Amino acid sequence: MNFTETLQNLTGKPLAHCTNQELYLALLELVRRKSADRVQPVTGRKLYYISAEFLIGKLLSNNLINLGLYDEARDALAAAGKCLSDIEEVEPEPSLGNGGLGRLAACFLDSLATLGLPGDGVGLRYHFGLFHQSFEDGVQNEKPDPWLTEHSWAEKTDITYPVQLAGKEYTARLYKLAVTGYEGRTNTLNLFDLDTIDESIVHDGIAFDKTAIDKNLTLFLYPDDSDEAGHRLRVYQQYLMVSAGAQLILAECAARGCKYHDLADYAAIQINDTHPSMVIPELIRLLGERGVAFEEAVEIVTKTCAYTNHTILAEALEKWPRAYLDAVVPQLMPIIEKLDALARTRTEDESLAIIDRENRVHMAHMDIHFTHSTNGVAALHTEILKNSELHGFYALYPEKFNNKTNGITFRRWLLACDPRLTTELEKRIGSGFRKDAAELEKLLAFADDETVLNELTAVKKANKEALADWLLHTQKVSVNTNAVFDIQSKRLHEYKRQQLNLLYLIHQYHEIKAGHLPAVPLVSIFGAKAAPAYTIAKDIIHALLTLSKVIAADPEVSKWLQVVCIENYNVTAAEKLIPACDLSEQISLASKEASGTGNMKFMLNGALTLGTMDGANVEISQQVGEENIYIFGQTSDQVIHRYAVGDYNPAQWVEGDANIRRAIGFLTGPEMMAAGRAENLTRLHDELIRKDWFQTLPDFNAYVVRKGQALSDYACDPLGWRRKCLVNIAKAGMFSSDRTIAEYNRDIWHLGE
Ligand code: C3B
Repeated sequence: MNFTETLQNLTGKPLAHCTNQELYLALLELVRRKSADRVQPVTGRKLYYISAEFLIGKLLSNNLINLGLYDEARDALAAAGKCLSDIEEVEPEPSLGNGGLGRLAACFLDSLATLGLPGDGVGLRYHFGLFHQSFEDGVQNEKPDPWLTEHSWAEKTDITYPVQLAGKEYTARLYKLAVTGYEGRTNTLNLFDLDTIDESIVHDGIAFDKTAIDKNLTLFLYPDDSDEAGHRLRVYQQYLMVSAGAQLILAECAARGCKYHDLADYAAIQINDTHPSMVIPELIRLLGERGVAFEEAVEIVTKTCAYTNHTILAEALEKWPRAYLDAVVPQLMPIIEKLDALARTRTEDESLAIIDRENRVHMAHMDIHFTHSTNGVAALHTEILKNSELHGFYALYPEKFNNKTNGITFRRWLLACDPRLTTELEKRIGSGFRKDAAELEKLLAFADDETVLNELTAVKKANKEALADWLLHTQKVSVNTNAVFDIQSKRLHEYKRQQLNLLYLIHQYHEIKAGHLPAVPLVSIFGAKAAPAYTIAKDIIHALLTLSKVIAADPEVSKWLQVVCIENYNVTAAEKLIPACDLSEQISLASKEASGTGNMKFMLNGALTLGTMDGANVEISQQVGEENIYIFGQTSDQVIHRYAVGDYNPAQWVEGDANIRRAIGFLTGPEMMAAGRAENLTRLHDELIRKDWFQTLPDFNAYVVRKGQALSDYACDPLGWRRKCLVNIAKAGMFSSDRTIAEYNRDIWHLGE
C-alpha cells in the first residue's frame, strides 16, 4: 500500500475531499502506529527524566521527520491539493513549559530516542500549560491556552496510583505520549493528571480558586505564586508528580525483576532543577514500605538519582517553609528530618543544611547531599557553582560535580524549522550531519566560496520574507526585509536585560533624530512572556510596546528603525523567528544566564551573536573564534566582584553619562508619556536609576558600540558577514543535544548496561 492509500484508509475518503482537521487526525493515527512499531524492550538501566516542564511544541512535523515520513506525507497531500503546513496549523500547541529548562527537557527526549537509549520523561499533564499572551492597550494580558482535544498525542491509560496530599488520597492517572527518535527507537513521555480537574473554575483570565485541589491541581503550569495559596499549590503539584512518578518507576523496575536493593541497576533518575526534588524522600518512603531500611534506602536513592542545576538566581532555588511541607506532605517530613540530621553528620557548615534555622527546607541542598551527581549546564555556569554559589558543597563532594553543556535537537531546530538551509547544506556537504552534527564542519571548505555565500544569503532572505508574511498575516505588522532582523526572544526577565536593548533603541531614535543615520535599517523583534506577577517585567513589555508606537508614528525615524513585539511567543513562533534572524541578542548580565539554548538555535540557523561572556556564549565564542561573534560588556568575574563589594549605584552612571541620561529620561519624557501609561513608565524609570539590580548601565556604552559595529559590518561587508554566518553554522555541531545526551550517558546514567 502506498502512502496515499494508507492515509485514505484512515480518512475513509479521498484525500482531496478531507478537511485539514480530518487529515491531521489521520496523520496523528498514522504516526501513532508507526511509532508503536519502534518500541523496543528495555534491558539494563533505564533513565527517568523527571521534570515539571516539557516544552514539546507541536509534534506532527517533528514526528513525521523522525519517522522518515515527512517527504512522502508532504508529496501525497500536495498531489491531493492539500498543504502539510496548513495541516500543521490545526494542531494545538502544548505549552507545557516556561522556557529554556522545559525546552531542554523536550530536546533531551528527542536525543535519547534518536541515540537508541532507553529513557522516558515523567511530568504533569497540565490542562492549559503556560498562559496565552496578548497585548491590549500596551499591556500583557493573560488567558488560558488549551491544548487538550479529544484526540491528543497524550493517550489515557488505565494505570493509576494513589497519592496522599494533605492527608487525603487522590488518584493520579497516567497519560502516555510517544517520543519518536530520528531513525531511532520510541520512548515515552509519562504525564500524570487527576480525573477530577474542572476547567470551568477558571475565570477572569487565569484566576481560579486555589484551594479546590481536586479541581485545580494540574490546570496550569506554575500558577501565580505571588501568594501563599499559590506556593502551596506548587508543592501539591510537585508531590503529585514525584509520588506518582516514583510509583511508576518502582512498578516498571519490579516488572523487570528488580528486588529494590538493586534499583540503581534498573533505573537512573535525573532531577531537572529542584522542582522534582521530593522524589528523594518519596523514594526512601516507598522503599521503606517495601521493607528496605532507611540507611540502605538512602544509599540506593543516592546511587539512582542525579541532579541538574539550571540557575544561580536565588528566587529559582526553591526553599519551602517547613509549615507548607508539614501541611501538604506530612508523610515526608520525618524522612526529610532524618536526611537533615544525616547531612549534619557530614558537615558542620550550617549553610549546607537541608532545614535551616528559619525552618525552610532547601531543596537543592537535599539534592546535592543525596544524589551522586550535580551538574551545571555550561562550562562557565559549572565553574561558578563550584567556585562561588555552591562552593561549600564542592569542597565537601568534589567528585559529584560535573558539567554538561546544554544542546538542542537539530531535527526540530534545523531540519524542521529551516528546510531551505537544510537543502542548501545537503547540496554542499551531504546529509551525514542529520545523524552526526559534527559533519557540519565540512561547510568550512566553502568559507571563501562566493557562490555558496551568495546562496546562504538567498536562503536568509527567503526566510526573512517568510517571517514578514507571517507577521503580516498574524499580527498585521509589515516589516522591511532589507533591514537587519535583530531578535531577542526568550522569557522576559531583568537578568536577560531586554531593558538594555530598549535603551539602545531609544538611543538610536535620538541619533536618527539628530541626523546620525545608521548604516542599515533595523527591525528589532522581541518575543517574551512575563510572569503574571512580575511587575517590572511587565513594565518592560509596556515600554517596548509604547516605544514601538512612538517610532511608528514618526516618519523620520520609522524609515530606519522598527520595534516589533510578537504576541504569545512560543515554540511555534520561535520556529518562524530563528531561521529569519541576522543578529541574535544574548545580552544577559554575565554570570546570570546559566547556559541559554536560544543562542545555539540562532547560531545553527546562520545568525551572528551579539552577546556577553555568559552561559554557553562563552563556548560559542570559543567554537567560532572572536572574529565571528560580537562580544561586549563586563565579564562574570567583574560582575561577581561588583556584587560582592556592594557599592553599585546606578545614579552615578546616569549623572556621569549624557547618553544614558538621555535614554533613561526619554522613558518618562513627553513622547512616551503621551503614548503609554505613566505608572508603568515611571516605575521602570525609577527602577533603573535607583536599583538596576542587573547592572544594565555599566554595559550600555559597550553595547551601543558593539551593536553599531555589527550593523556596519552587515551593511558594508556583506560577503564578510555571510562568511561569519557560515562559520557559525559549521561550528554549531557541538551544541547538538545528541552530544549532550551522550555525555550524560557516559558520565552519569550508563543506560542499557
Ligand atoms: C533555564 C536557564 O535560565 C537557561 O540559562 C538554561 O539554558 C536553561 O534553563 C536550560 O538549562 N532555566 C529555566 O528555564 N527555568 C528555571 N527555573 C531555571 C533555569
